[in-house]
This record gives sequence, C-alpha cells and structure tokens, in this order.
Amino acid sequence: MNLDSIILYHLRMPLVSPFETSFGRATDRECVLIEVRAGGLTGFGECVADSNPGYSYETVGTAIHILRDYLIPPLLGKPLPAPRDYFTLSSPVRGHHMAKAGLEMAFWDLLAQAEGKSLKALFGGVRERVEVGVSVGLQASPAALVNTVEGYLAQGYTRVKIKIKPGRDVEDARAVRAAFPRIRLQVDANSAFTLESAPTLLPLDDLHLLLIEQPLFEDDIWDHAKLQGQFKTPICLDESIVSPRHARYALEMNACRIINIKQARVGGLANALEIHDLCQSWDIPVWCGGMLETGVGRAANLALASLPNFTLPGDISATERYYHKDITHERFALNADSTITVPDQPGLGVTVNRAALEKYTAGKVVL
Ligand code: OSB
Ligand code: MG
Repeated sequence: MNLDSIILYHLRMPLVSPFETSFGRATDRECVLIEVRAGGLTGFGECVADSNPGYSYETVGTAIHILRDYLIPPLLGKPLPAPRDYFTLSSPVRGHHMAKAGLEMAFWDLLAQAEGKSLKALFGGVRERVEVGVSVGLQASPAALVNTVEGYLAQGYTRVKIKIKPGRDVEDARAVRAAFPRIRLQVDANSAFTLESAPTLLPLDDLHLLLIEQPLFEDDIWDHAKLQGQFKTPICLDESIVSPRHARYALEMNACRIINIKQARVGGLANALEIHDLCQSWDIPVWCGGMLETGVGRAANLALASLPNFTLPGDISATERYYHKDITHERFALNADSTITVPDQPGLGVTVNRAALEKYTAGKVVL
C-alpha cells in the first residue's frame, strides 16, 4: 500500500464555552487534521498542536512546517510505514511529537481499515465503554466554579478535574469539595507552580483528591520527585512525560504515582501503548488525557483508554461538552454510568463530515 497523497487542514472550531487554564483562555480550538490517502483508502489523524505555545512549544504553525517540509516529503510515493515503526523512522526530526503523532494516527487508521479491525482490537483493548470525567477550566470565582461543576454532575459525570493556578488553588478546590463531598475530584496546575511556591498546595492533601496533576515545570521530573515526598495525594505527571523514556525516569525517581497519557505529547499511539505497558509493570495506574479533540482524536483516545491499565477516568468528555458541531458525523455521548462507548467499526471508526470540515478549515496544504 503506497502513500499517494496527504492533505493538511488547519482547523479553527468554536468551543461551546471558553476554556481557561493557568496558561491562557481559549474561545476557539485550533488543530491540524491530516488526511492520508494510500492504496484506495483514506485515513485521518489529528495533530493537537494549538494556536499558541502555552501547553507545548508546538503550535499549528510549527506542526504544518515540520509536516510539510520534513516529515511528509520522504514518505510520498513509498510504502505506508507500519505505525509501530514510525516514531523510530521519524527520528531524523528531533522533537515535534504532536506533528509526528498526528501522522502516525492516520497510519493506524489506515492499517486498521486494511485489516478490517477497530483500533481497539488492534491495540488489544479490553473494554467496550471507558469511564470518563470532565476537565473544568478556571471560572470567574469559586461560586461560579461550583455552579459549573454542578451542571456537569447533572449531566452524569462522576469525576471532575478543576484547573488551578497560583491564587486560584486551595480555595477553589475547597469550595468544590464542600459542595460535593463525595465526588471524585482532581486538580491540574499545568506547570504553574515552583518547588518554592508549591507548599501553598499542601492543604489539598486533606480534600481527598484523586491526584494533583503537573504542579511544576513541564521539563522538571526531578523537582516533582522532591514534591511527591511532601504530599500524601498522588502527583500525576502530564507535560513532563514526553516519551516512554521520560515515563521510566519518572517512575525510577518516584516523581509521580499516576501518569496521564496523551498520545500526542509522547509522540504517538505506539509510544502511548509502550508507556501503558511500562506503568502496568510498575503497578502505576494511567488515564487518558485530552486536548479538546475533534471526533477523530476522541475516537483514538477512546480506543487507547480501552486498555487494561487505564484504571482512572479519562479527560474524554462527550462531544457536546466541546462542540455544537464536530467534523465527524458521529458524536460521542455520555452513557448513564459516566462512560463513553469505544468505537468498534474498522479503523478509527468515525467518518469525516466534509461539509463541516470545509466550514472549519482556515488553511489547507495539499502534498
Ligand atoms: O492539561 O490536561 C490538560 C486541554 C488542553 C491542554 C491541556 C489540557 C487540557 C485539558 C482538557 O485539561 C481535557 C479535555 O477535556 O480534552
Ligand atoms: Mg494536564
């Protein structure tokens, strides 16, 4: 199966409600949708790089540059790479994991379609439905936050993550915990604290949180190890785990007790599977993080989260939490038990709505 052509779509999609984190506020979500044509089949991948480098150094602009000028030219007209080999094959390009992961996702979609299997089947997933939660952005006040959380609980989510930043931390978490004493609650700082400022978070230890996500610098596994020693609550790393190697460093250093796996951050689904297996061998639970994905990336996340060591609820909420209109015909709904059903059709198991794709395309590159 030769790789015939690739189209990159720069998407800009309005969010149902603004999403604010310690690194900024977004009303639209941008990403790059990658369409790969090979052997009469069409595969899709989603590169989750955002419009700005707040979460990661990668952006839509860097991803399109790296894909168009470095990653794609050596592949055109050649046999489609095996997705499990692609990360190694792409090693002449340093970093740029999100760009690589977007391409690799399309290769998985094509391989699974060619074999007539779902991605879940290809990965060895064991669940038909996966437990999910909702990630709630910073709100105007603790009272507004409680209100927003209440709305999601009414929809059926049983695990809530709230975003925190210096000055909007313990008080916010306390307000939510006081209003909802029994829900599964966790916080995400997106690297907004330092080893010196993080002790202000110590009162979180009394709030029965599932975890504290990425309090310190994105490249700092060592200081997280020092911090974990000060907390009873498990620290969970997100930004710091950019490869299976970094997952191993974190485990060997006791820098965390839980890992958030995002396929894009770690350079693709193959690396995500490897981190899953590594954590399983260490008895470290993992969960699937989210990047406000469209139906394409959401389908891949659901397949990944169907693996056995994804024992904590993922940031894979229902489509309506993000978009009034998505670029896939399929919309993911929340089941009554706070789960979402994993697609079981061949490939990613979703179909792209060409009219919606057109509507949200801000730029296009044909290769
Ligand atoms: O840190 O987990 C994060 C969204 C964009 C960038 C980083 C993060 C997030 C989320 C949203 O928390 C998760 C989701 O619902 O997709
Ligand atoms: Mg996070």
